[in-house]
Amino acid sequence: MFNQKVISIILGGGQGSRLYPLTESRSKPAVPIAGKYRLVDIPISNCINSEMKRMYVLTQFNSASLNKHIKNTYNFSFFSSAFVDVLAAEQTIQSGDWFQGTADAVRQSMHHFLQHDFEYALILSGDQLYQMDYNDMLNAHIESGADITVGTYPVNAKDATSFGILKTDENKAITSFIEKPSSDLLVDWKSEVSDDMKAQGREYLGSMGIYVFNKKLLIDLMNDKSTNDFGKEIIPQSIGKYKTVSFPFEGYWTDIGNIDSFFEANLGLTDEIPQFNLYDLNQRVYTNARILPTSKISGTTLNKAVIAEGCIIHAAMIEKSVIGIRSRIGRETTIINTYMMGSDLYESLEDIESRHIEILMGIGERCFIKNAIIDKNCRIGDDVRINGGRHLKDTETDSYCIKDGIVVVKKGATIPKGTII
Ligand code: ADQ
Ligand code: ADP
Repeated sequence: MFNQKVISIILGGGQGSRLYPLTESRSKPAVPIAGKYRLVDIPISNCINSEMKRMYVLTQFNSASLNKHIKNTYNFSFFSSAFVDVLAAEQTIQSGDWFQGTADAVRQSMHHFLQHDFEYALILSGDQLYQMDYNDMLNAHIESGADITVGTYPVNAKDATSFGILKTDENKAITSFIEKPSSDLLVDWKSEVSDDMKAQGREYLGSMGIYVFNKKLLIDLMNDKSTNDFGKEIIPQSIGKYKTVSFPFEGYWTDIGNIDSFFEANLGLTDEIPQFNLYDLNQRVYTNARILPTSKISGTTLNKAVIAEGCIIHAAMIEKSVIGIRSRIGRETTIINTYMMGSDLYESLEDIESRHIEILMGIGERCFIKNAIIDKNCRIGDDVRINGGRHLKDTETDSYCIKDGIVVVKKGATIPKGTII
């Protein structure tokens, strides 16, 4: 059995422009993370672990890989009413447009949600790394008699400008809210936080973009077509009008909506004790069970390396890097501070011969790769040198992008032998 009072709505992504080029040919929820998962596995796994098993993933464009992943992974029993459904922006008679924002995405999908019985809607972001038992938030919502509960997390002044920032009274009721304030406005927005958070400079209460709404209120709010966005309109306009309460979350939580934070969150998994724990059997992270062979590694010095299944590695050294499924890495290659996503298939010797494949999928011999994200199915020739870092200017070519010093090799790109970036 699972919680029949809740329906979960995962906001799978708008244009995904901040994660470009990873979202060039796939929808944001399908972006691979941590060597073998997809972004969408995080909120879905949290829902499953919280026994809230009716989930909708709202996405701006449908990709074959997202549907395939969800269909292959979340196969609930035939006799269960649990489900994960993907709703892509569809042009209906009522609306000829794509989703205009997060609230509009929910509005356009309301007719799907209303086919089910529920009392509470749990609205989640699709681009965050955290493990949370949503029952804690739901119980707090019910106990406080709130109409809306907003998950909150202390953030520092630098990050505060990219979050909704709020203030609360002694009963955690939200008294004011500002969406993404400019830094000159921040002075008035400090909150009381724990000593630990204060020591980290996290003195502003940020909205996690995670909300619980009572069903009736959500229906009323969605009937008002003048709003398009939760952070910009619905939440600020609800303060003082409805009982809007903060739920302070205390575990590890990070937003991975841009290349820089996505890169850091992935490399963070190589820490001795990572803040995001993939090894907690009570909070499992689910993904497609691909039944791959074990990884085969020879002659490689590994230091802080996270290596997924099915890899064939001959590199000289791999340090502080995440190596995704089915990666192939050639001899005398060095890889540092890199997230390599891996491949969707193996090339057999017959393939290579019959199709005259010159640069094999994966990374060739004698390469040096540092500060890079290598998307799926790339072919990096021998003697390639990629040395990412702040010394590089933001640029884009057909095969790679440089953002914040991180070199992102595009999905399926070929980097010819001897290239230097
Ligand atoms: P942002 O994350 O900047 O701020 P937004 O771009 O609206 O806000 O995205 C919220 C979530 O919805 C993301 O997962 C995004 O991918 C998804 N999304 C965006 N547009 C969508 C669309 N049209 N259809 C489907 N999904 C869509 C929000 C809040 C802030 C809060 C931060 C915390 O507005 O107040 O602080 O989240 O991360
Ligand atoms: P991504 O998941 O990286 O966004 P895709 O949309 O290509 O990429 O979907 C990946 C899935 O497609 C994999 O699970 C893989 O099984 C399959 N796939 C992709 N390309 C091929 C291919 N050339 N041969 C066989 N299977 C493929």
